[in-house]
Amino acid sequence: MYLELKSKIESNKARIGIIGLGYVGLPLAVEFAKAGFDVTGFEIDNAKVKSINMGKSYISDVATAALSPLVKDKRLKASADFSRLKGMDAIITCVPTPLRKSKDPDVSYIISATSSIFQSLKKGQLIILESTTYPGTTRELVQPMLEQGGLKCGVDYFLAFSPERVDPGNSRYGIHNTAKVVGGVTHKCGTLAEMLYARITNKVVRVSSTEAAEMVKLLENTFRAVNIALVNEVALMCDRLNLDVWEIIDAAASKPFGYIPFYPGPGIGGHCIPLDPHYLSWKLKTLNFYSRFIELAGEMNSRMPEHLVRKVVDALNDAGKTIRNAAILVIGVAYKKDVSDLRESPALDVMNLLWKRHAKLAYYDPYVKSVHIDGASFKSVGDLNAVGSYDAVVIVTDHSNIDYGHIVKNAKMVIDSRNATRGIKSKNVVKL
Ligand code: SAJ
Repeated sequence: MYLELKSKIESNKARIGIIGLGYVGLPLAVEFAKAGFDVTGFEIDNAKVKSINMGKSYISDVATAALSPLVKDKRLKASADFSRLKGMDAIITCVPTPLRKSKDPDVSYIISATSSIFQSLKKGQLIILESTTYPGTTRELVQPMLEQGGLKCGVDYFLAFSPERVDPGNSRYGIHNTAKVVGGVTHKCGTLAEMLYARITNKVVRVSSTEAAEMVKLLENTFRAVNIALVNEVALMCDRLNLDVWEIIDAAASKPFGYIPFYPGPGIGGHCIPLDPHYLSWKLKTLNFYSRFIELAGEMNSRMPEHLVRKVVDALNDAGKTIRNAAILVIGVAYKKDVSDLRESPALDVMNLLWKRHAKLAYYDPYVKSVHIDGASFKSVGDLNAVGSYDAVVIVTDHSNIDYGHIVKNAKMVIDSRNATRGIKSKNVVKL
C-alpha cells in the first residue's frame, strides 16, 4: 500500500482529488496539475464546476490564462459527483471553517467533506486536511469518521494535516515559494504527505504530529491578529497624545531587528485573521484555559470601525456640519488592499454605522460591484470624478489602483484610515 502510493507520488502518477475549489483549493489544484498530476476538483457549487470545466477562473489569484490550458489538456477537471473520490490516490480537503454567531467553531464543512471521503474510502488512499482548525481536529474528528468501516490509519489508508498559507492578493508569495508545514497521524502518513507537497513547493517543513501542524497555523494567524490589535491600540493612544501614529510606526520600522511593522486600520477582515484565533481559544476553553490575548485582540480590533466613524463625525463637526444628511463617499470596501473579497470586511461595519447616523452614503470600489448592509443596498459609483461633491470622503481600503492625489486635491474633506494619502501634503486630510 505505502510503497505503491509512494511510487505513484514520486512519478507524479498519483490521481489527486481536491475538495473545495475556493481561494485555497483552486490555486492548489492548478499547482498540482502544472506539476503533471491528474487533478479532479470536487465542488458542491455547480456554477464553480461549470466555470472550471470551461477553463474560466473565478478566483482573482488564479488567472484564466493559467487555468484553461490545464483544463484543455484534461490535467484538471471539476466534478460535483463525490462518488468519484474512490478513483483518487490522494484527497486534500480545502473547505471553509467559519465561526458560528456564538464564536464557536463551525466544522460542519469538514464533517461533510470527511463523510464524502469515508463513503468512497479505499485502501491505499492518502487523505490530507488543509482547512484551518483547532488542534486535534484531524485525530479526534476526521480519523474516527474514516475508520468507521474498519480501515486502519497508517496501514490501510494515510492521514495528515497541512495548513494552507495562501495570502490573497500577494503576487510575491504563492504555493510554489511558500514553505508547507506537514504533520501525519503516523510517520508513514507524514512522509507520504511531505513527498506529495515536495512536488509543488520548494520547502516542506515536517512536524511531529497533526496537532503540531494545526497549531502552527493558529500561531501564525493569532500572531497577526494580536499584533494588529496592538497597533490599533497604539493608534488610539496616539490620537489622545496628538501624535501621528503613522510617523511613529514608520520610525520604529527603521529598527533592523526585533520589530515587525503592522499598521492600524478600520478593523480586520477576511476569512482567517478575525476567525481562526477563536478556534484556538475555543479549544483551550474546553481545557479550562482562557486565552486573554486572543479575546482582547478580537475586542480591540472590533472597536476600530466605531473609532473611524467618530473621526468622521468630529471632522464634519469641525467644519460645522452634522453627520445627519452629510453626503459621504466611502472609498474601498473589500477586506484588504487589491482583493475583491468582502468577507468580514470592516468597511461593512463602517457603512452600517454611518447609515444608522443618517448619512447620505455612497461608495467606490473598483473590485466590488455591490454591497448590502442592514436595510440598504449600494452599487459602487463608476468613478471618482465627482469626489468634490461629497461633504466627506472616507478611505477604508487602500487599493493600489486609486489616485489619492486626485482625491486630496478635489475632496472637501478626507478621513484616511490606511495612510493611503501618505506623502500628499494637504490641510483637508484627517488620519486615523
Ligand atoms: N490588517 C491590518 N493591519 C496590518 C495587516 C493587516 O489592519 O498591519 C488587516 C487587513 O486589512 C485585513 C486583515 O487585517 O483586513 C487581515 O489581513 P491579512 O493580510 O492577514 O489577511 P489575509 O487573511 O488575507 O491573509 C492572511 C495571510 N496574510 C499574511 O500572511 C500577510 C496569512 O496570515 C494566511 O496565510 C492567510 O491569511 C490565511 O489564509 O490564513
